[in-house]
Amino acid sequence: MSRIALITGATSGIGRATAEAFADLEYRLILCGRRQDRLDELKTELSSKTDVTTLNFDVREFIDVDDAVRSLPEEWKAIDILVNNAGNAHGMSAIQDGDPNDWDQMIDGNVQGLLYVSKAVIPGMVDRKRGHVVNLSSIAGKETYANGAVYCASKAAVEALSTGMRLDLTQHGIKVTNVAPGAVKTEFSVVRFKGDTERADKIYQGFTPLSAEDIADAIVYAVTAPANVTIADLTILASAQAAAMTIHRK
Ligand code: 8X3
Repeated sequence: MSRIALITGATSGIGRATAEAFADLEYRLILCGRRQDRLDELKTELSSKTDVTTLNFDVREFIDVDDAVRSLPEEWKAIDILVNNAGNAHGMSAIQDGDPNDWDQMIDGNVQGLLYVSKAVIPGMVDRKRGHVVNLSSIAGKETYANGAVYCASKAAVEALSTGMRLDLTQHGIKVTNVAPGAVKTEFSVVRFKGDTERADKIYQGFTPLSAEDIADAIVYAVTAPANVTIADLTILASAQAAAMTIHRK
C-alpha cells in the first residue's frame, strides 16, 4: 500500500516541492496549510498522480491542529511520514531592535508549531510501530549569525528536538531526519523582510542559490532509504556557500 505523508506548510517553497516529489512517488498526501484556496489548487494539480486530501490549520494553535488531524477519515489516519516544514523568519535585526511580535511568530511557528503537529501525529506512529519524522531545520540551527539571534535560536531548538525525538522514538521503529538547508530561493526572504522584494532579491544575487526542489530531493533520499538506514542529519548548502553568511558571490 502507498505510504501516507502529512506535510505542513505544503502550499509554497520546500513544502510544495516536497509534495510534488512525493506525488511522483505516488505517496498519498495530506497537505496542510493556512490558505485553503492554495491547498485546493495544489490538490487539483497533484490529484492526477496520487490521492490527496487537505487540512487547513495554523500550526500555532494546538486545538486546531489536533482537531484537524483527528478529523481525518479512517483511511487517512495511518500516517507514515510527517514532514514538519512549516516555519519562517520574521524580521532581521540586532537583538535590541527586535520586535517581540516577530519573535513570537518565529518561536510559536518554528518551535511550538512543530511540537503541536508532532504531538497530534507521533502517538499514532508509536501505536503502529512505524513512521518517519522529517524536521526542517536550517544552517541557522547550526550556526548563529548577527541580526538573526531569534531565528537561529528557533532553528537550534529544531535541531535539539530532532535529536530528542530520535532518542525517544527509535525504540518504537520511528526514524527521525533533520534537514538543514542553507540559502534556498523561496518566499522565505520576502517573508523575512516583510514584502521588501528588493532586499530579498539581494540575498540571492551573484550566485546560484538552492531551489526548493533541491531540498525536496534530499527529503526523498531520506524517506526512501532502506529500512535499516536512518538518514539522521542532512546539511545542504548552495555550492557557493561555505557557511550561513559566507557566500562567494561573483
Ligand atoms: C534559511 C537559511 O541562512 O537564511 O533558514 O538562515 S538562512
